[in-house]
Amino acid sequence: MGMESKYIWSDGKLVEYEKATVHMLTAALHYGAAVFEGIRAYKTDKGPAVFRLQEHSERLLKSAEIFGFRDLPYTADDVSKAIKETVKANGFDECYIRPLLYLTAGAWNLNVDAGKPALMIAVWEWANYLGEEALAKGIRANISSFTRHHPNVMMTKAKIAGNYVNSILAKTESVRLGFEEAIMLDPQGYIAECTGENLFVVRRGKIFTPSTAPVLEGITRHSVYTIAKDLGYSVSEMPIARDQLYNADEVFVCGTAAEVIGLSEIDFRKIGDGRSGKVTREIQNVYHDAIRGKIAKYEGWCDYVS
Ligand code: PPE
Repeated sequence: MGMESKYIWSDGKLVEYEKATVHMLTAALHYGAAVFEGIRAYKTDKGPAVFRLQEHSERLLKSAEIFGFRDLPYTADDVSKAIKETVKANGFDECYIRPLLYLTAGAWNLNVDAGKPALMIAVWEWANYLGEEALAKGIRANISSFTRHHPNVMMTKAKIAGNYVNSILAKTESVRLGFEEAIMLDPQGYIAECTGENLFVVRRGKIFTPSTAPVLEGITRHSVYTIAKDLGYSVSEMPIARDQLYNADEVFVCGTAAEVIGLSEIDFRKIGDGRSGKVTREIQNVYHDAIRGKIAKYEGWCDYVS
């Protein structure tokens, strides 16, 4: 995966890609003491547009607040402005955007207040997060042997860097077993989310998803929820057991990086007819048009860079 770009934004300055480095004694590296966002910019008729930029900038600052950062020198508007500047400077039509607010300069003794926060924003081209064939064929997943976070152990509403070690454990295990993604259960044993996506189930024409209590409140989850309701589907939150996935007509996952992807198989059991289902494809198609500014009622989700 090529992650190169011309510039990385670092605390107010655009720094050349090769020069954007941190010291080995940066606390974020030792303890995962950072919060981040995953955002995408897409090509539209009016040039590149960042999808749901305001919501992502706000979630970054909420994550920081949940983590315990105080008196940050940035507002959500500052973050949005810096993101647009970074996308523009790098000249990509479409890219993934990664802001990271990390603890630097001190921050030892395991105390947030002992460190100084720094913000960086990188962009790179990152198509096909779950593989090239995922869109049409769907992907194979398994229920992970690793449990997703207990909501009083790690803060699941915040994209805290350290939270993702749990995702890395699960994803690595699933990929080594030959699957493309891991489905994680919450500490009560119900379906929570995947390593980097929220999950939806379709049964008898109705759509279900786990409540947000133990998982990340995905922005794509919200877009999908809105699109599905606008298409006339009933969408509801409920606890979902593992065998309700086996029984489902369709299961799909969604996230900024992955977008909307159907699951063809779970734990060696075929889901529906074993490829991306009808409802999944319908929502996927609307989502693809929405992110590229092709649907008037969702154009407010697109933030044009120029
Ligand atoms: N759950 C988790 C655990 C998660 O990391 C993501 C995003 C989601 C749900 C969906 O959230 P949203 O992007 O707001 O719809 N995962 C990000 C990081 C992926 C990575 O590999 O890094 C992403 O999709 O950008």
